[in-house]
Amino acid sequence: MYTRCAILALASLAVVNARSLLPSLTVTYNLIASHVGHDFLDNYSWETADDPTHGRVNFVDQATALKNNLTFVSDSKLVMRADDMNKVAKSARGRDSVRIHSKAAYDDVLLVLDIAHMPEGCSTWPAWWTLSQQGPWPNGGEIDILEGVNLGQANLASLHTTPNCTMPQDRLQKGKTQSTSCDASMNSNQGCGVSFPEQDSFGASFNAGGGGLYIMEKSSQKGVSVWFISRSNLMQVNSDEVILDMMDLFTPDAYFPMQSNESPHDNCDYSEHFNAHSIVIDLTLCGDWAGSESVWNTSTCAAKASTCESFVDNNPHEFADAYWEINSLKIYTPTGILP
Ligand SMILES: *[C@@H]1O[C@H](CO)[C@@H](O)[C@H](O)[C@H]1NC(C)=O
Ligand SMILES: *[C@@H]1O[C@H](CO)[C@@H](O)[C@H](O)[C@H]1NC(C)=O
Ligand SMILES: *[C@@H]1O[C@H](CO)[C@@H](O)[C@H](O)[C@H]1NC(C)=O
Ligand SMILES: CC(=O)N[C@H]1CO[C@H](CO)[C@@H](O)[C@@H]1O
Repeated sequence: MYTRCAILALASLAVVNARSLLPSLTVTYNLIASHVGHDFLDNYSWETADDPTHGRVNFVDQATALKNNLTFVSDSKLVMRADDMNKVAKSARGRDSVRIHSKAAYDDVLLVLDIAHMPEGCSTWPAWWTLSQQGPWPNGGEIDILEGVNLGQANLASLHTTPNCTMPQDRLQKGKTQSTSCDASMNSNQGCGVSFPEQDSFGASFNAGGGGLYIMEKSSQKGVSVWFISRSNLMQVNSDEVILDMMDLFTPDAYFPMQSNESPHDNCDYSEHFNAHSIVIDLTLCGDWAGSESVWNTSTCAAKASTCESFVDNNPHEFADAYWEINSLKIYTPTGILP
């Protein structure tokens, strides 16, 4: 079973987490929930508020999403999409799409999202992230695990926090530090982003490879780590069994070290900046990132429409691949720390 293998891999991951700058520290984990297909309907809320990032979207409630097949669940998957049938009236709030958040919130946790397909294409801004349930934002922090815009091919993981949380430029991670201040009030809320080296970690190239796993560890002892493992790096043993390529887990793509009793870092105190987080999966369109003039105009998408918003309004057929197809979300919580 996949679960057993995942735990094997997680055991190795935990050992490896005793990595540079940290005292020997091995966290062991236990699977507490596995969300597949129908499970999402009970355990998540379909949000309908205006997109806080000003996207050209109309987030619909669960009943509407199910009725219009913008959300589809089976015994083996969850599909969530933007409407790809209708033009959008100028007066409308935007193109119908979906944003869900978990009803439960998690302190220390390790999340494994198995994704078969993610939204791709011009104007899209899909994201898998976590957010303080208590807030108000950015109190309690935001962790962007998987995020990007338009025709991007590489993921950007980032944190957004209250002041006094910074990351070292150089640290043990595969990705490239884009900015070091996680403070949401700095650099126009850019956050402390890390771009991933894998050119199949986002969008069309991610989908062409059959997707893969994203793993996020949120640890009050070590900080936050994110890994991407492409489908081709998962060894298919038989239809039910997938063994993670453990070598891939040795170094995270993005590592955000934090201060704790166990760690010497003084760059960012975990307990001051983070608390229990809900899990969010969404697809917005345009907005502060994908639709900003500087981003849209410099993308090849600009050849299709003068603004991101007019592209969204007039080209429903362009949204055929703007969908999430999620196999499972596995949630692990720590059972202990080994010496
Ligand atoms: C709804 O979406 C699912 C997943 O993409 C698809 O398999 C199914 O055929 C769709 N149903 C209808 C009625 O379009
Ligand atoms: C940030 O740290 C400085 C120096 O330790 C402190 O004076 C200030 O109050 C801190 N700000 C916040 C918002 O915690
Ligand atoms: C972006 O392109 C539009 C349409 O071509 C143009 O009106 C606008 O001035 C451009 N904005 C920037 C910042 O280049
Ligand atoms: C983790 C979690 O919230 N699990 C709940 C999901 O929904 C089912 C009911 O369908 C509950 O039994 C679980 O406890």
